[in-house]
Amino acid sequence: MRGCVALFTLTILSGCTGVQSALDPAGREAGTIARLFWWMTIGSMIVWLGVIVLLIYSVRTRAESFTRRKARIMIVGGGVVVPVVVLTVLLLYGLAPIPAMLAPAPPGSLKIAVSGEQWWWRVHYLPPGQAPIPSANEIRLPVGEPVEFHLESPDVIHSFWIPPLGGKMDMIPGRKTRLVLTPSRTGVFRGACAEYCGASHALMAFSVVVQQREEFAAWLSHQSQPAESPQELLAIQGAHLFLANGCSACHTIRGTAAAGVVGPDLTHVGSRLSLAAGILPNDPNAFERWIGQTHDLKPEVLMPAFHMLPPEDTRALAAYLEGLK
Ligand code: HEC
Ligand SMILES: [Cu+2]
Repeated sequence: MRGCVALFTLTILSGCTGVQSALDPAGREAGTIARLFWWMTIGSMIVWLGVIVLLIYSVRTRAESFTRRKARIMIVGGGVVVPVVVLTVLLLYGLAPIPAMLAPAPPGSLKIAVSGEQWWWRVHYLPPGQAPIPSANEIRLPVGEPVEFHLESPDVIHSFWIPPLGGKMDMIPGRKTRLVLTPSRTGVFRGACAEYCGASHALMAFSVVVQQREEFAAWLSHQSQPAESPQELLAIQGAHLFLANGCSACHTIRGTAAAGVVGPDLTHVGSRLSLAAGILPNDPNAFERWIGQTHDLKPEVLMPAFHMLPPEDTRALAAYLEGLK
């Protein structure tokens, strides 16, 4: 029995930490939300305890022992005054942080456009005074700085959510929504789609890497560069096969003839932490599986499976893509 209780408690508590927990905040906005959550929880516990005490009291006392006056005080006090006061305080406390959360980031802040796609994340960094820098399925942020996300969707409603950094925001077709997040510590976190959007809704995640400012700046400047040409024979073959098999109709690899925009930009795909919106590790084996078994891995994905390719071609493609650091 004691083992069961311990296991149960551990299971519940394990939800409180980790890369995707709103109760383990790593950002200013998430901190506000976690505080609100705890105060609401404490508030509702106090109300619940009060109700239980009254319940026990009422069961144990005889009705005749109440005067009319005493009964009225109980009903008006406990039924009207206390709930109005407690709920008003909790409501005001809950509404108070909203204006600051909806305010735009200060001028000069980094802006990142993110679009929820079927089923991946199209990302463009918009550094002030520079051309947009495309990426996908991974978001990097400098620590301690507010970043303004511009969110949209071309198809259905998705919801952009990085629990350790802040609240969620819907991505609505035909509309631009905005979300400001201010990470407060470095680390790797996980974001996900929080609005059911179709068959592979649960297979649409992304990594979030919060870095020191200089590290982030170096990374972003590298991302803005075109891809380096492959050096090894297998990877060179892969580069040819990428164009010959029509991968380039849907994918861009900057610095090559591949300029498709249907799927993710693959210019630096080898440098990402995961593949295909957080469902596979980033290694050559995962690239091969993705190219050959696309639809088994992600139902209704908009990329055709290339299982008809000879294994050596798939291996060459994987070597090329994995090398795009
Ligand atoms: C009809 C368009 C289309 C074609 C052709 C296509 N892809 Fe894709 N590809 C996509 C889409 C859409 C995704 C995003 C899938 C998802 O995660 O939901 C994708 C995802 C990927 C990814 C994962 C990218 C990431 O950010 O993790 C790789 C790698 C990839 N494709 C390689 C290829 C290769 C190699 C070929 C050619 C053999 C190819 N693709 C052909 C549309 C296409
Ligand atoms: Cu979605």
